[in-house]
Amino acid sequence: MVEGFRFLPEYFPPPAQKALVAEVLGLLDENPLYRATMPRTGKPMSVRMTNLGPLGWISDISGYRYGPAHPETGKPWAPIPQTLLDLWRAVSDYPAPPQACLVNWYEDTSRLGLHIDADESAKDAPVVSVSLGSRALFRRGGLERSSPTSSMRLASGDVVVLGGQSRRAYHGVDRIYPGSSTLVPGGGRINLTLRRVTRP
Ligand code: MD6
Ligand code: FE
Repeated sequence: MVEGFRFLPEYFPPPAQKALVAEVLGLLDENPLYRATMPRTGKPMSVRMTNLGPLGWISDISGYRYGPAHPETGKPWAPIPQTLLDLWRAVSDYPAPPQACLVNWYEDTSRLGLHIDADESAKDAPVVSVSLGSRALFRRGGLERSSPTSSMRLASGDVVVLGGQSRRAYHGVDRIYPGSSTLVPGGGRINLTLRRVTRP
């Protein structure tokens, strides 16, 4: 498998998971989830999203980019919670803080197609992901879309670090296991990904 992939199962114990979900939920009033669309086709994504931090990842008909404001409210994104800044310091070995925390909200039927995270200039920084709520079937691939893949389950509190070579590897979410957690209201899954966008 690709070098640089780290899996930290239940990095966050249940009380910390609860606190993190509460903190993220508390930021959604000012920073609402919205349904982004795919470039070119304009088809809606099955995952709803928002961002935290000075920059946020945005997808719309014209393409993918990072921007300082919510596309629907026009307001700056809310700050990244301290717990997540601490996580980044603990696991990333990167000399600068993350600038974006993408919040992906999965319903029971949501999926995320095989992709690489390639819209950041700081290619030397890892992407750090936190899973909360229902379990997901995560697919890991290689450096080409056609590379062999393997699947693993991500449960609430798990952290994944895509560093080194794995930073450029394909990955996606094939399915959510409905009812596998009650942590997230409505039974869904929240995935938080921390990214450094620009070179420090
Ligand atoms: C998810 N994760 O777990 C989707 N990207 O819902 C990602 O797309 C991801 O887990 C970059 C680094 C780690 C990830
Ligand atoms: Fe990704």
